[in-house]
Amino acid sequence: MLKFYFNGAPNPTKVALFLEETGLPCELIAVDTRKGDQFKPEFLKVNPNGKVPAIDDDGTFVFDSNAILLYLGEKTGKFMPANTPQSHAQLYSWLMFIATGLGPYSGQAVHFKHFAPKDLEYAHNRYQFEAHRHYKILDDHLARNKYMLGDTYTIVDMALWGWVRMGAFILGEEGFAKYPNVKRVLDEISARPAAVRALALKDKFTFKAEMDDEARHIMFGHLKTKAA
Ligand SMILES: N[C@@H](CCC(=O)N[C@@H](CS)C(=O)NCC(=O)O)C(=O)O
Repeated sequence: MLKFYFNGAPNPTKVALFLEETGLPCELIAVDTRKGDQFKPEFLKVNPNGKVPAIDDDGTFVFDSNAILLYLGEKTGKFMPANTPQSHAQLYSWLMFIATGLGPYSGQAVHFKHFAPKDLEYAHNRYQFEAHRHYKILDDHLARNKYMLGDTYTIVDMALWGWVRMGAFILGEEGFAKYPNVKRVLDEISARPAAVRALALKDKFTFKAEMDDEARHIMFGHLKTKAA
């Protein structure tokens, strides 16, 4: 059976949504990144990058959330656009935009807004600016399109949902309010029963809630290097 290595963070949540939408049977394996589970040798065999999500599909290992969405989409034929190079051009473009732009810039924006020392104004401003720039591109796109690839809900919307669910945390309530079209798609997907179930998966386990010094030293490797 497919093993799903996950926690409640944005990237695993995209895959949780796909699994809930399709009802693919899977075994849930909790990876508590605030306690260092991501560095256990058995997990690093599945994802050498030491991050969630990852899957083990009967011996086929896949890591990186958007790669997993593509793999499962191709395997099941579900939530994919038409199988033509033309449709796939948009699929690949937006998935990469989310994987290399929205996700990483949002992650760094969160880091400098919530977790880094407060005096790093330059870094904070840079990542807020880039996160906003990505949200504006998405908002303009969704002003013209019902979903990311047009009229049909696909894996790209799932990838989007994983991150924009955190929009108010990343940009602040006022910042996020500037993107009503992103909010429309977020609200629509969040109301789907599969999305409600996807968000509830983490509640089957007890994950460490506090981002204390121990968690920071585990997750932010440069702190460890400095201390060594
Ligand atoms: N590009 C990867 C990024 C994965 C990633 O950064 N995951 C975060 C959770 S959203 C994580 O595992 N963080 C723990 C850590 O950095 O130690 C993907 O899309 O799956």
